[in-house]
Amino acid sequence: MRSISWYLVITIGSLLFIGQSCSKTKKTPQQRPNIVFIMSDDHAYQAISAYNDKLIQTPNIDRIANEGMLFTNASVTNSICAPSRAVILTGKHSHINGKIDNLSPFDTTNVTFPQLFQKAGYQTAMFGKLHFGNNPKGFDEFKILPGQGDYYNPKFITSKGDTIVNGYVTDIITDLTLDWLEKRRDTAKPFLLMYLHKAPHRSWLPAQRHYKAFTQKKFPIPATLFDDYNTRGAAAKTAEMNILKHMHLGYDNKLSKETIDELNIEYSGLHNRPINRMTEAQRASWDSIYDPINNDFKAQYQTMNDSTLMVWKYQRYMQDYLGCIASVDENVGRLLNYLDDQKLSNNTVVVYTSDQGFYLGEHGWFDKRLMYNESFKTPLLIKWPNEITPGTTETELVQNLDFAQTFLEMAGINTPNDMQGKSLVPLLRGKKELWDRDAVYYHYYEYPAEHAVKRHYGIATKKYKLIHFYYDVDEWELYDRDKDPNEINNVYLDPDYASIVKELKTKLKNIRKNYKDSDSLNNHYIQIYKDKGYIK
Ligand code: SGN
Ligand code: CA
Repeated sequence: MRSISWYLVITIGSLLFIGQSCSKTKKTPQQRPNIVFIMSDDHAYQAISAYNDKLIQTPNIDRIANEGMLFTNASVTNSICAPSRAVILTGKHSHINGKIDNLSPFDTTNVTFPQLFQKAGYQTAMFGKLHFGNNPKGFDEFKILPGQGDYYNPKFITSKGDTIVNGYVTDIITDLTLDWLEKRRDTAKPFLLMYLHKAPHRSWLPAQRHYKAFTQKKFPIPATLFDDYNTRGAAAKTAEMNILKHMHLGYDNKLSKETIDELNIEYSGLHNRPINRMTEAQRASWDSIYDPINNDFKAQYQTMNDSTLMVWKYQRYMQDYLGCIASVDENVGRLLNYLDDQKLSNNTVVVYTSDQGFYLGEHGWFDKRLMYNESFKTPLLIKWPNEITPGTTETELVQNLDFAQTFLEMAGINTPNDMQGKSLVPLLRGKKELWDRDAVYYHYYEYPAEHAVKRHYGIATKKYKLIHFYYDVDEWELYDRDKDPNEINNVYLDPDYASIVKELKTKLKNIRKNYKDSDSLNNHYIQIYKDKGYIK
């Protein structure tokens, strides 16, 4: 009896041992973390309550910072959509990966980090906005919006052809993402998931469930809404992104063509574009809330002056822009809850960022492109359980250029040595002593083009920002970031800053050299615009 039971104990024990060691060997690849990269389009850090709770509450996005790290000095290298995405995927500056603007297609001979993940045995998927003019490489599955995509009943491009999905884009992108997680991924492998929102991109259309609450809200007026750009050069003065002058009452502020005709004001011709995809029922719900706004505007229009009109337009802008963000936040919550419910959170890195920042009335502007803070900086929140101390704030200068190398290091995949960023892993692990970056580089190209923002490059340290607008002017600007956080005093010519200018010019020259940027490359990219007839 005794010997039989010992025999059983030993046999079961060794079976368990073998079972355990098998599952251990099997588990090794599983222990590589999953990576969920969440990126919205044009989501300003001013509109995330973890950064600033004056405009909107974003409890779900904030959870990522509460459980991980909030970066207060994250920036992009070129503040515009497709170039930012190209920098993220390649880990190389625009002048190297070639995607300098939204106009040319992405050069798919570039090596992107998802391709390396796929080769290393990761499951890879992308859902939402890419904006490359061609399909992404390195993904087992993708469903992407064509170009900018639509808010209502959007079309998607897949490897098997196009499809239209009825509903609201932010909800749909999340549905597609959750569906892949639930039904189509290989659960034996780690995954890299790129979950990319179109919202809150212009022209801002919130989900039906947010119309009412948001159109009734009033938001605080930014300190620089009436900026006169005094001290700034030609670029700030000639940029066409002023809310009063360049935001359309129809297209952007959603007044109807009838109202605009009745009041005899300019009609951009764009009015119907954003809402003409709605079904009858969607349109009826829209009209029930947006029609009264027309009546309200008509009642006050004759008494409005430039400043009251500016404030009205700003409020309308914020109502719709922030209404779009409310859905993004809810949907980020759906995804985080799914990861929790499926017990995936513990081994999943979650990143929340935007393709760039955005002006929410600062300097009187909407849009982005310039190297001033609101568009140069971008939100960045990362959670990585067991690695990041929850609730940490990081002030070091990091960029979208760094993502590829960060994710490759997290996954234990070799990094190609021509990538130009730096892995953020030491910062995420709290090892600041291993971080030695004291400046970041920026270069914007898309000019002449929509919004008329002149080409410029520059360098930012924690204390200063030096910018050179080199085409079709030759102007420099310097900002003292501590003393002048709103960047309204260009001190480039101030004698007190002469030595700073000298020092930063040397630094800029060196950083350009290190990143292999040059005046001859500038000329090359100008020549492309000439060849295409964009520059006459
Ligand atoms: C569109 C918008 C612009 C915006 C660009 C780039 N105009 O052209 O306001 O700057 O996209 O945005 S719209 O009339 O189409 O709304 S980006 O985020 O894709 O770079
Ligand atoms: Ca964008």
